[in-house]
Amino acid sequence: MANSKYEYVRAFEQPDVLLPNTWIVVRIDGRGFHGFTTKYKFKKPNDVQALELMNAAADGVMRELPDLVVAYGVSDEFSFVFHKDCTLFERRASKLTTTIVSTFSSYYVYLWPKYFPDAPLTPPLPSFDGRAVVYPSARNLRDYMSWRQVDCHINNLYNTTFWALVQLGGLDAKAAEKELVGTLSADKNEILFSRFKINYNNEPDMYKKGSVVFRDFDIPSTAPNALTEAAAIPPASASTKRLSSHPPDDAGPPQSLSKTATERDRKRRVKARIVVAHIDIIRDEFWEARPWILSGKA
Ligand code: DGT
Ligand code: MG
Ligand code: MG
Ligand code: MG
Ligand code: MG
Repeated sequence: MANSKYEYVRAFEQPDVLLPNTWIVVRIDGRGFHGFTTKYKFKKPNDVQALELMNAAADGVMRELPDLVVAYGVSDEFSFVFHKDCTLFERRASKLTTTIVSTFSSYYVYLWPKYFPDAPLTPPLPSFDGRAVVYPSARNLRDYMSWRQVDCHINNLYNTTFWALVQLGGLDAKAAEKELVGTLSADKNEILFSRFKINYNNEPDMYKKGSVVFRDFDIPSTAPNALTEAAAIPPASASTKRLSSHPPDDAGPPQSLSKTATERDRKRRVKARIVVAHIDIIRDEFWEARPWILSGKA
């Protein structure tokens, strides 16, 4: 770029590079969705079409950003996770966040007619805010995900009971709210069952557990060749990845090997099936059954 006397304005830009070697979570949240969901008469407490539209938009984001390893959605929010080795946009927070927010918003609006064919969008159009937070360990990241899923459960149990009292019990909002003050989970389960014959356990998993979006693979991750095998050993692969994204100034496998391995991982990610599931992500099972999510090996 040619220098001009205006060039100095560049110095006003503030760096916002996120700490290296940390898990990046970008959480987006619908702006003013209290009003938006009222305007489009979303079913209370859960609107299947609306939730599936959120999941479809997240699927679009995962497809367009192969660096994402997993996402979790509930209500009007979605959390997208970049692997700790990710170097997309040099890990600049504003670039990562705005790209996710705009890609998600675009898909949400693009896919709207498929999920709400009888309710064309009119301004003010749906929009989302976003923030990036880094977590230093896989444990912290998993605790973050658990936090969101526990939130989903607590809110859904409350909302399910609240709306049962209103819609089936004929209470007004104030009375229903009063009824629920100080109640524990067991009390809400009891209200649902004894008064409305609703067994909370039989409520749809999407409502109770939210939506996890991740890549799944039909092909085994270790092809029988020396290059892949070398890259498949976890510690080696970690250093391989780092080497590929930084100047090759530390000891490690030759750059050509790391490039090949990284490129292969990327191609596998791009080709992978994206799955939306409504399952527990608090216990180890989900993560142990899909080691590639946190290992970054695919
Ligand atoms: P914000 O995020 O500060 O701009 O404001 P809101 O209004 O988006 O507040 P938030 O994000 O805390 O709450 C989400 C709102 O969206 C809340 O009013 C409930 C509503 N919502 C989310 N999913 C559904 C749904 O499936 N059905 C209905 N009826 N409402 C929903
Ligand atoms: Mg909010
Ligand atoms: Mg919101
Ligand atoms: Mg929200
Ligand atoms: Mg540009």
